[in-house]
Amino acid sequence: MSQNLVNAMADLEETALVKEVKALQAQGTPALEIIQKLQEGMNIVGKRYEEKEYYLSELIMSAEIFKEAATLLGGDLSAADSHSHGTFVMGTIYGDIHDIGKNIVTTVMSCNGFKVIDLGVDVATADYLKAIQEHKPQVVGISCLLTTAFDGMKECISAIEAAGLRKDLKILIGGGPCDQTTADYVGADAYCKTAQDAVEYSKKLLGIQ
Ligand code: B12
Repeated sequence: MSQNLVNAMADLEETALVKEVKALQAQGTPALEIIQKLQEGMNIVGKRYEEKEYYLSELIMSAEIFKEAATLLGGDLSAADSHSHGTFVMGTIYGDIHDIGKNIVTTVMSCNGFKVIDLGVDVATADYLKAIQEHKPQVVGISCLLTTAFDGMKECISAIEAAGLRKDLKILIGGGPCDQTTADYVGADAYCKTAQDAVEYSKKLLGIQ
């Protein structure tokens, strides 16, 4: 059943995808599991784009379809936890406008009791510095989907350190092309593959069960 969802996302079959999401919801499949399947489909979209089977118009369409599915899941994702565990500042690094993954991470962190400050996309280093000074987060997240923006993350993290703001917070990075090697290269504290990993890392950091 969920393979149908991966295929519907990859093939940009909007009607079939909506039907699959609703069916999985009706069966009680957790929203994060559904998102994971959608992400698998998006990875196939990305590969088809790389292989020139898809063009920019298909990438744009995939984003629209993904957002529609995420809207259907909205209620399931926001089984809100009313405690405030800590503050999470998050943005997509400058030069990069991808925001689907960032929005999932902010929603899931918020549902798990973190106060989220979402800086948006194409975020300049100065805006991260300003937000850290103002909100004093325990965790900062940087999303990056473009390998060409890795140096932007590196520069941003160095600037956070140079401004003396690094000691009381941890910096997480994530996004399709990132991995542990990227985290080491840019000087982040950790790489997280999924939104749930970000929650687990942050809770562990703050000693929350
Ligand atoms: C949809 C999409 C677009 C949409 C984005 C719409 C939007 N509102 O975001 C549009 C059409 C605008 C777009 C544009 C471009 N795109 Co694009 N895009 C994609 C695509 C297909 C899916 C991305 C996505 O949303 N995935 C689904 C989400 C849920 O996954 P995710 O972002 O990885 O997030 C999850 C985890 O990674 C994690 N996570 C993400 N961020 C963070 C951060 C933290 C702190 C943590 C803890 C976790 C975390 O949590 C999320 C949930 O689990 C990818 C292919 C791919 N495989 O990723 C290409 C892809 C990223 N794009 C690519 C390219 C080249 C471009 C363009 C340059 C194309 C062009 N010629 O203009 C432009 C760039 C514009 C810019 N300056 O940013 C390339 C990048 C290649 C590279 N090596 O850098 C990719 C990989 C496609 C490819 N294979 O060639 N794109």
